[in-house]
Amino acid sequence: MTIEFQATAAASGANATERFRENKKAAASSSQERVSQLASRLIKAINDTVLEEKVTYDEYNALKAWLIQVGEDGEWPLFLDVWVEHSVEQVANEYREGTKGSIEGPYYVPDSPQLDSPATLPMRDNEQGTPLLFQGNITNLAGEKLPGASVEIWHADDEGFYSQFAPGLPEWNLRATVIADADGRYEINTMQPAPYQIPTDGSCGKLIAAAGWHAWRPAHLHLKISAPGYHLITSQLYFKGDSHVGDDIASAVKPELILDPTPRADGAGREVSYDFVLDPA
Ligand code: MBD
Ligand code: FE
Repeated sequence: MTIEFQATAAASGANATERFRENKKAAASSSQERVSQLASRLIKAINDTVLEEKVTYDEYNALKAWLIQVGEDGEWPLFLDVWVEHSVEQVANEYREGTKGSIEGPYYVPDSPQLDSPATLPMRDNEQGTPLLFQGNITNLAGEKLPGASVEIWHADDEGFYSQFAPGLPEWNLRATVIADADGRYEINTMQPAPYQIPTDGSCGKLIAAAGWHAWRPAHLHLKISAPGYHLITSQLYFKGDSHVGDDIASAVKPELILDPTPRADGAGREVSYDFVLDPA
């Protein structure tokens, strides 16, 4: 399993570069002052590290070689989303009073198939794993239900692979935009995702190995919750008892975002309720 798994995982890292180019509009242009301020601080942070740590030419050249390789591997989206996005998300959502946000990560694809709640995510006939019934209400800060709300959901399969990034999966496997009912209630049948190991054989993996870190993210559901007149929130949900919930490599777990599913009465897997609360636009 290891060779095949790693080959597939590495392709996922690189595919995220193509996807980013397709999906993300060029950044709104920043003022010269802002560019100068941010670039100066970033460069100073690097120079301070060099001076304080007395970085050698060997180390400087190792860094240069590694930075070149990250680009050649197509792993900049992976690197940035794993080690940088969490603080950007923290700043972006600081003011929110509703459901906590979390990072989008490199594997979001817009315009997934729309399904009405109650929905079953697109999956293979023999999709592996534990069935999960994921349901709840979408309300505003006053607790009022939000008809017209929707839950965009995407997650890895039981082996930790994402459709459209790892080869061999049907296009929209385990991805959909679920439209809540008239009471702002959603009900989604899916398969519990597996913990996710970021690609270990590309440059990000080389860094992890060289530093003696681990490559794991806890199992997670990715979500974008929205309703007309409210701020869309991008978030993730995790599972209590997951061994990496306390040491996510992407630093994206928050205590409010941990689910605790229970066995279903009918014996068909597990179920969990989670209510989303949206901030006004
Ligand atoms: C993921 O699935 C993910 O969510 C992040 C943030 C990084 C790599 C893989
Ligand atoms: Fe993910």
